[in-house]
Amino acid sequence: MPTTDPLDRLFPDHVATLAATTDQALGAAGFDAVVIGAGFAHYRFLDDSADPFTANPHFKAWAPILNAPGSFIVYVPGRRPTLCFHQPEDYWHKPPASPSGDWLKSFDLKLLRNPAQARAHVPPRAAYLGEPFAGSEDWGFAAVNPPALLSRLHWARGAKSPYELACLRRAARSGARAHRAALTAFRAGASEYEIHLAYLEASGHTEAELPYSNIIALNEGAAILHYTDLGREHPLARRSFLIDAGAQFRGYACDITRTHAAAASPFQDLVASVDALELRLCEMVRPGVAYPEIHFAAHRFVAELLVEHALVTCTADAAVATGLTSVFFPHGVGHLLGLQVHDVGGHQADEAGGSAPPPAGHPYLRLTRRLEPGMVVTIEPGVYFIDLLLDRAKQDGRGQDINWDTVADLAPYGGVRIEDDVVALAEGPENLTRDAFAATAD
Ligand SMILES: [Mn+2]
Repeated sequence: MPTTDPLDRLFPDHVATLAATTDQALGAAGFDAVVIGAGFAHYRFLDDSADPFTANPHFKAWAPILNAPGSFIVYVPGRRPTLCFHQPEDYWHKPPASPSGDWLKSFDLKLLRNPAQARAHVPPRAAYLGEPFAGSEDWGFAAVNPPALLSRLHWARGAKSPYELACLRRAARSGARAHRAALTAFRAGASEYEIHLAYLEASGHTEAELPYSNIIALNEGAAILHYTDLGREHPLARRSFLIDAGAQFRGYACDITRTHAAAASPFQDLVASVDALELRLCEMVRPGVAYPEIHFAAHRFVAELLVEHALVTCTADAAVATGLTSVFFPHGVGHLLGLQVHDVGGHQADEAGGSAPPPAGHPYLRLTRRLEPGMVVTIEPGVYFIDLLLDRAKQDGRGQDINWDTVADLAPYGGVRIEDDVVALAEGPENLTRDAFAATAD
C-alpha cells in the first residue's frame, strides 16, 4: 500500500485533470456521474484458489490501489470523488490495509465490509465502468461500460499527467535495476529461470506484480517474440540473451527490452546496430508526429541495417518495397504505455471512438495516433531469425534477395530487440528507460 511520498504533491492536479476530462466525457456521453469498479477476485474452475487480482485500469487511474477487489470510485462532477474501499472482515486472508498517504486527501473515504454496500452511494444517472457483476441491474446504473464514455476516457489516457510521468519514471528505475541484475546473472551462467528469479528479486516484485510475463530467452529462444518458457537447463553454448521485462509503480508500467551477446561476434555488431537504430527512432517521439511515421522509418532503417550486415543482397529501397523487412521485423515499432503495458486507445481515430486501423501490410502496429505532449510510447525495433517467416519468404520469392549464409551464421543467436519507453514533449523526447539506466549505474 503506498504511503506518503513526495510525488503525492502532484496528485491533486492529477485528480483535477482526470475530473475535468471525466466532466467533459460525461457531458458528451449524456451521464451525470460515474461509478468505477476495481474488479473482483476470480476463482479457478472447480477450485477454491483465485487468480492474481488485476485492478480495472480506470480505477487505478483515480487511486493508486491495486489490491482491493470489490472497491469502487464514485464521481459526480463538481464534487470530491468518493473512494468506497472494500475491506472485508476475513480471518482466512489478510484484508487490504486501510488506504493511507497524502493522495487520500483528494477523496472522501467509505469503508465497505462487502461490495454491495457501495450500492447506497450510487448517484442518479450514473454510468458504471468496470467488470460486469451479478446483481448490478438492481443498482440503478444508467448504463454499463457505455462506449461513448469509455472511448473518451481511453483517448484522454494517451497523454499522461505530471503525476503519471513521475510514476512512470519510478517504474523505469525499478526495471533498469532489475535488468542489470538479470544481465549479471546471465554473465554468471544462469539458466533462463534463474535469470528470472534474479530479476524478480532486484525488482522487488512478486511474479503477479509484474506488468507482464517476463520474456527471458537464451540463444534461439530470442527468435520467439513472446517466449515465456523460462528454461531450467544451462545450455552449454551461451550465445545471446534477450530480456523483455517490466516493473510497475502505483500501477504504472515500464516495458524494457535489451539484447546482449555473450562475446564479441557479428551478432554483437548486429545488437549495436539495432541499438543505434532504436535511438534514431526515439528521437522522432515528438508532439505532432503521426506514430505510423516512426514505424515506417523503422522499416527504412532496418532495410539499411540488413544491407549493412549482408543479410540481404538487394538495395534497402527494394527490401522495403518488397516487404522483405517484415521477414526480419514482423511486429509494430511500439505502443502506448501507462496503466496497461499496451495502453488502450491506440487505434482510435478521435475521442468519440472512430477507428484508425493499422496501415495495410502492418497489421501488428498497435498505435496509429498522432503524438500529443505527455504521450508515452515504447520504441522497440527488432531483427529476428524466425524459421516460419524465413520459410515463407523462400516460398513467396522474397527469399531470392536474402543472403542465406549470413542468416545461417546468425540464426543460432535468435534475434535482437531493443525497447525504450519515451515521452513526447515539446522540448524533445524524454527517454525514461535510458535515463533510468543512467540513474541506476553503479
Ligand atoms: Mn512493448
